[in-house]
Amino acid sequence: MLTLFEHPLSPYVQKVKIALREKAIPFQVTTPTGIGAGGAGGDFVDANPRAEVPAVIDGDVRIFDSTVILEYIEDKWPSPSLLPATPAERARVRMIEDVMDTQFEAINWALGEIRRFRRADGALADSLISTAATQTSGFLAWLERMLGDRPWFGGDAFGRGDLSVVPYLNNAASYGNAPTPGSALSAWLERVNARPSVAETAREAKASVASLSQVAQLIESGKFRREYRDHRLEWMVKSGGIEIVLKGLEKNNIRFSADFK
Ligand SMILES: N[C@@H](CCC(=O)N[C@@H](CS)C(=O)NCC(=O)O)C(=O)O
Repeated sequence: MLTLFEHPLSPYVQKVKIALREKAIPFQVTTPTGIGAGGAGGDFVDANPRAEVPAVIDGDVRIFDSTVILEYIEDKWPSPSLLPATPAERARVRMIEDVMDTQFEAINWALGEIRRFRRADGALADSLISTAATQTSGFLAWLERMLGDRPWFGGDAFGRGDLSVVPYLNNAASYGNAPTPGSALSAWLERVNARPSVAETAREAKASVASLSQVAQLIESGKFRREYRDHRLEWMVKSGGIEIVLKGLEKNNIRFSADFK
């Protein structure tokens, strides 16, 4: 059976779980020790030298990166297809996936650093939270245009575009940055969350939030070192949070992407 290395809260993991569930592919999950903290190892790092979830083992095949995993799943189990029919529509949902995985994710992630892990307080926290809300509304307006009057991001059928957006919009909503009530995007979010594959995945994500209650203290004590990689680091710098990065370097409770060994 396919093994998925995961943390239920990871939006990248959620994309993969929704696809597996839509295609009724059996899988087992395991949460690697050290994920989120730094210091992961073993089979997980053999499967993904970046030490990030998701990673999958399927027989003797090992794959990392949610987008690459989704392509593998689509190639190996083409039915039901999660991609739209035409090259242009496929390109459109792939663009949406890329924007969500990079720029949009960084905003939610930064809000986690600030609100959940208390990297900032007072005026700095207020300013970063307000910048995040403005940036999110720009992306939501873009998503609304990409959706247009389609029921799903790929057209008439649920698919890759939808599963690539929903984990991020649910997370944004949990930070108070939901789509405007009454908008087409808000109606889509309600529709997509009603799908059993999405509802089960979102339920697992919500249930895992409780396990994060001690993380702020672990970060403060330097036992937990968060990964400030690519777009996440850029967000902190461009949005006014450089002092969070500098403090993290000083306290040694941030790290960057892993070097391969
Ligand atoms: N580009 C990767 C990103 C995966 C990623 O960043 N995963 C995070 C969780 S959301 C992770 O495992 N980080 C490692 C850590 O924080 O220790 C993908 O699409 O799968």
